[in-house]
Amino acid sequence: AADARGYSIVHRPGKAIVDERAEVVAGLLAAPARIAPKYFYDELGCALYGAICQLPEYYPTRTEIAIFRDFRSEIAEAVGQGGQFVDLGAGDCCKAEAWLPFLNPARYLAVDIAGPEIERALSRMAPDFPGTELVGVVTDFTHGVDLEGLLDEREVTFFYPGSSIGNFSPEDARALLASIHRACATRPGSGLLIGVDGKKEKALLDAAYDDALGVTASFNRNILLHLNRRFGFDFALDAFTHRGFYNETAGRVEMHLEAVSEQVVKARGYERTFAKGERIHTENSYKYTPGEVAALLQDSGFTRTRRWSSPGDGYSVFYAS
Ligand code: AVI
Repeated sequence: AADARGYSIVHRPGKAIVDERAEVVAGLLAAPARIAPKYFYDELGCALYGAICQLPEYYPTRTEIAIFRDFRSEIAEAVGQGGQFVDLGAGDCCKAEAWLPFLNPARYLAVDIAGPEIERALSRMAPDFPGTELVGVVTDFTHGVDLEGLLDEREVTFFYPGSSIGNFSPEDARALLASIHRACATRPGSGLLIGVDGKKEKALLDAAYDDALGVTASFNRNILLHLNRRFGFDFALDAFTHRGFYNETAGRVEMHLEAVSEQVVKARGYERTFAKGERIHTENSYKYTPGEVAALLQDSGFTRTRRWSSPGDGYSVFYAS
C-alpha cells in the first residue's frame, strides 16, 4: 500500500536467478564480446538517455509523443478507463504521466531496473494523482516480467513505449509479449499499448545512433564506467570508441565499443586482451515493419490489433488485445 509519501516501492529479483558479475564476465569472455544493454541505465546512463531523446537526430521519442498527442482520444477509447496501468521500462515516467489523466487507472505500476529514477518520478507525481495508487517495481525484466502478487483481477493495460521491444532479439521479444498476453488473457478488457520503430533509410538510422554531438557515444561508453564501478573492472574509457550503425541485413541498429589499441582489461579473477579494432557488442535495436509487428503480436497470442502511425509508417503505436 502507498505510504505517507503517496507511493510505494517494491524490489523484485529478476526472474532468472543469475549472478550478475558472472553474467557480465561470461559476456566479456565470449567471442565476440558482449555487454547486456540493461547495464546502460545507471544514474548517469538514465540522464544520457534523456539527453538522447532530445537530440535532433534521435526521432523515435518525439515521433511517438506526436502520435500519442494526435490520436489521444482514439487511443484512450481503445484502451478504456480505470483498471491497472503497467509501465514497462518506466524510466522518468513522463510518457505514462501524460496518459494518466486520460485513462484514470486505479493503480499505476512503474516497472524499471533503475530504482532511483522511478522513485524520483513517483515522488514528483504523487501530489497530482491522489486517486491513483502509485507503485514502483524495481526489477530486471529482461528474463521475464514477474508481477506475482502485484496485480489484482481488474483489467490491466501494459504500456511499452519507446520501441524498447527492439532491444530484445525477435525470439526474446516474442517470449516477453507472450508473457504479457498471458497476464491479459485472465483479465477481460486488458491489452498492450506499444510503440515500435520502423525500418527506414540507413542514413537516418545511422545518424540517430551516432549523433553529431556525441551524446550516444557517451551513453555507450558510460557502460564501461558503470562496469568499472559496479564490478571492479579497469576499462580505460578513452581506449574504446563508439560504433553505432544500421545493419540492414539483420534489420537492426547495432552499437559496439571498439578498442582503439590493444587493451588488457582486468578485474578480480578476470583478464582479457582486446586486440586493436576488436569490438564489444552492447546493443541491438531491431526495427520492424508494421506487418512484422502484427505477426509478432499474433504469434504471442494477441488476436486484435489497432495501429496509429507517423506519416510514411516510420513509427507505429499498436493497441493489442
Ligand atoms: C531504450 N531504447 C529503445 C533505445 C533504442 O533506441 O534502442 C536506447 C538507445 N540506444 C541508443 N540510443 C538510444
